[in-house]
Amino acid sequence: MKNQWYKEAVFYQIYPRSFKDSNSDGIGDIKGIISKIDYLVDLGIDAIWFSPLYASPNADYGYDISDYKAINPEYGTMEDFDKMLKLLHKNNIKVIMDLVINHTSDQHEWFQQSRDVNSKYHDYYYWRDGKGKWGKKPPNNWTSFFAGSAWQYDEKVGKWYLHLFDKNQPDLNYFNPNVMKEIQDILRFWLDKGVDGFRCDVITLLSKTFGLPNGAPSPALCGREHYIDGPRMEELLGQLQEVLREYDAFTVGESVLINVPKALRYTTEGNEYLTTVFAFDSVNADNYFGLKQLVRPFSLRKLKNSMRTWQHGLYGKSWNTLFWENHDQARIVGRYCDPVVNRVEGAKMLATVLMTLSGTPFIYQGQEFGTTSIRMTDINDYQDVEAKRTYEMMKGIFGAKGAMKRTAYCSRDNARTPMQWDDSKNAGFTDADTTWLKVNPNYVQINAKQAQEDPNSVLNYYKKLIRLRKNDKSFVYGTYKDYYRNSAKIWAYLRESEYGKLFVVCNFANKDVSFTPPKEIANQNFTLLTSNYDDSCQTPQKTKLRPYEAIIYKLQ
Ligand code: TEU
Ligand code: CA
Repeated sequence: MKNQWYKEAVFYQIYPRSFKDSNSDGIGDIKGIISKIDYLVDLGIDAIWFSPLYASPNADYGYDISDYKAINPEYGTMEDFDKMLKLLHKNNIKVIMDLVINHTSDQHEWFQQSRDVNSKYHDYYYWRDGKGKWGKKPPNNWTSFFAGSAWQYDEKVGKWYLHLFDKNQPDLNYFNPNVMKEIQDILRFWLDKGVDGFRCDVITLLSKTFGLPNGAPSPALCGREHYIDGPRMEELLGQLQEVLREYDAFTVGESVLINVPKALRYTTEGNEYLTTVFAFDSVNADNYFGLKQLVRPFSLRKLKNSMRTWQHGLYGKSWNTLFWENHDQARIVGRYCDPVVNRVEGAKMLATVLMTLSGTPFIYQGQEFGTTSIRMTDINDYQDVEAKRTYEMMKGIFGAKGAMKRTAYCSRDNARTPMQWDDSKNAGFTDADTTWLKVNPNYVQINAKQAQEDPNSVLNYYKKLIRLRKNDKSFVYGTYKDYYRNSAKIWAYLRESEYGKLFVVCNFANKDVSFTPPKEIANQNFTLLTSNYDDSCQTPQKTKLRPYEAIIYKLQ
């Protein structure tokens, strides 16, 4: 296995709209981010993934791009961006941009032009005639990620267009080679500025089955066998690589419903179409079938089983990414551990796992001080198109109350509430009276300033782990072996490499659990490296682990 910068790096995701507002309009912006660079440097991260900063009418808050080469005026100017990039690089922080190329906004010039059937842009999108006598039925049975048909009828054109997400996000037609040429040009534009790579949004949806045939009937993502991991993925990713390779750019592909064999298809070292991928198993231990609305009680066994598959499956061949949160997920505290009772211990336990598994950790803004979900109970308070659409859809299945409960638990807005900087008005996010999305009222207790001042905070624990990981390659390179696989409460594993051995043990229960270390561990001279309690056992021994107790032992 090759040593690489990205394997040793810790990434941080910024959702610009909610990070920091500099001009009192209640919306985060680039100048706001610049004002917080010291905070990021102090945290110790090596790279940032920016959720979209481009011009967008905000049907999906930036994931609907109307101009790939412009900065959203709400966030600032291109000059602001250049300045921010320079400052981050000066601080040795790499920058990766969000590359959203499965679809554009319907306000994008290409789409507007494409509504003229004689335009060269017409074929940039999937325009099709409808089915049925009057063409009033969609061209096939595919459904959108945001519920309902994946097709929208356009009166002016007299045809339907495909949108795997919102109707304002028409899918680009990669059967037309000119589309890829445009995208290559966009890649160059950003790489020439000096960005270090891309997080590639739903990248495995790019290749659709020729002819767009009907999918097998399915209650969710109908047609997915025709639009996920399609036959031309290598060809299309290869064309992106023609450009990326020239700049040695890093990529992480967001890959819906991925598994180990598919990940190896894209990321095997020496034959990379993508550097790494995001797999979603780490955030599916509290739902069924990877559908977050199908809520189930958190299962540590489910989590351990899927993580083991990835830890073993990619080892020595490719590279994992690790995450508990992003802008599409509810906060992990409240899902995998209690948001109130022992919140700090629980958040630190999850930090421990994130920093000690094999793979590159991604921290989502606010996660580093144990931010929790907001739980809004009025659908009108939600801003997210997905929340609104799935709420309507779920009302028919679970009733209004059930739909609200599920939305409150898993909505993406849970992660998008403004960053809680301090205990002043609107959490120090903005001077404005109102914010684009509600602030979580618990900001008075949970905020960055409190966490900076409290030596026992989640934030200071993250900082410590990041520093440890940076100075000790046994956190990075090393095999994974877990013990007590059937335990529903204990997650214990060994990481072993030429740099030494780490033994990690976590109690995922919010109560005392007795623990006996495996013989092979107890027989070696492991000593305590760090823990989320200040009086944990100095060596692995028979003990009662306290609620969410997490310990890292080291053997040189
Ligand atoms: O997400 C893709 C994706 O699979 C999500 O829509 C997912 O289905 C959902 O969020 C789970 O709740 C990416 C972006 O991360 C997301 O923000 C965008 O809305 C989407 O693509 C479309 O660009
Ligand atoms: Ca602003």
